[in-house]
Amino acid sequence: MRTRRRVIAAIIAGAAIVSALVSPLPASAAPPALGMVCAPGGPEFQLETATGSVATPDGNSVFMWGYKLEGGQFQMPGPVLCVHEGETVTIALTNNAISEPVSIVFPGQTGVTHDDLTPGHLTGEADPGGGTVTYTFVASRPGTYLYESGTSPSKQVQMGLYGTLVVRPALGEAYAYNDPQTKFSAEFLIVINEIDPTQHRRVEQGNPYDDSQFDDDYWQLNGRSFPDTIADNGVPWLPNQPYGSLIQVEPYDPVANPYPVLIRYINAGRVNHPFHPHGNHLRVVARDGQLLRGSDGEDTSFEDFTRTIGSGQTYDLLFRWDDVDPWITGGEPVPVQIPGLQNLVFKDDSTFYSGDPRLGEQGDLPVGVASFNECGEFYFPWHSHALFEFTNFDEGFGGLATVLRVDPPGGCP
Ligand SMILES: [Cu+2]
Repeated sequence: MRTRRRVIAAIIAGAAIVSALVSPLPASAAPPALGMVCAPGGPEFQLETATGSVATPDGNSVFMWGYKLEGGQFQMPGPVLCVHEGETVTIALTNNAISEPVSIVFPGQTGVTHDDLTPGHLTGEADPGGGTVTYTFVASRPGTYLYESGTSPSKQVQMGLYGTLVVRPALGEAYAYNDPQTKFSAEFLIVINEIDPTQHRRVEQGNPYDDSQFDDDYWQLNGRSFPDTIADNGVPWLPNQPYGSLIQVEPYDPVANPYPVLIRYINAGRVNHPFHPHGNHLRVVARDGQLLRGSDGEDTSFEDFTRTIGSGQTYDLLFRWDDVDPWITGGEPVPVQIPGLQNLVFKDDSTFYSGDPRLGEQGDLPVGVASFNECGEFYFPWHSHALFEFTNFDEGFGGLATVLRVDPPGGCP
């Protein structure tokens, strides 16, 4: 095990680094508001361990362990490492923050080597007090992958030592795999985990934890619980949770918008999670970084509604919105039948009608009336079908949920 303190380098570079790396992107580039955000620097990454906390929507905070970019700010989950097929990837890990050895394993990658000479371990480890280890592999297979601690994973992965590795195919950055059918117009990442706050508190206090007593109370998408999941990437009130999960699409159009969006699902947790959008199905094109193909090479992708993402699994899915009931622009008269009483549902002070969505009229809102509907866009839930996970510590709605936003053709003006 090599131990290398980087005090001198840190002192020299400290002032510059602090301002440059407080976000996962270079200071010169604001993160895109929505969608997956790749960390800078690939295919060579310098990661460090870190401790910190994540905010939950019910006003709590949970102590976490994590991987962060060297000199950067603590973040959950770890940085999204994007590389290209065929590149030699090196990932150096320095352990300044965690008082036990830590490591990284790369499920789905082959030929991973490391420079830790300690025998008998599954993978190379970085010792506490500034120990380092460097992993090297050739990114030979495009796809969506998890990276996570290979050391005491039921503790360390649960504490937050995980992140996403994306290998882009040789065909190009607009494709999920080396197949023209996997071309996409935008990509979204959904990394799922669950938290037992008791475990995190006991680890923070240095106390033992009985793993058989695991009892999850918080569930996260990209390190946030709903409704924080639908806030933009990099919002200032979630400084340690930079990644949002809102999925935004426009209707399919053979000319103006011919390609679906790519959804990358990853389950970094220990529990399987069933997850689904409302409003339309998804097409499952890959599992665990493997394009779905039969023995003769035939396309075995399939349409799917609820996808149960097993612990440690990844899926790549294409999502397309078909505008079967087109937007009406310019206030044309809408031939709407007034619904009969038998088609209405009454609950509390509200009336629900499952018929034509164009009911109502456009106009200026009265003074004092607010609306989150900016341009006639649609919103659908996208959530865990295990409804107890659709909560924050037993209070609904929360947890494993985000929102699908369908904008009118051409976007929201
Ligand atoms: Cu549902």
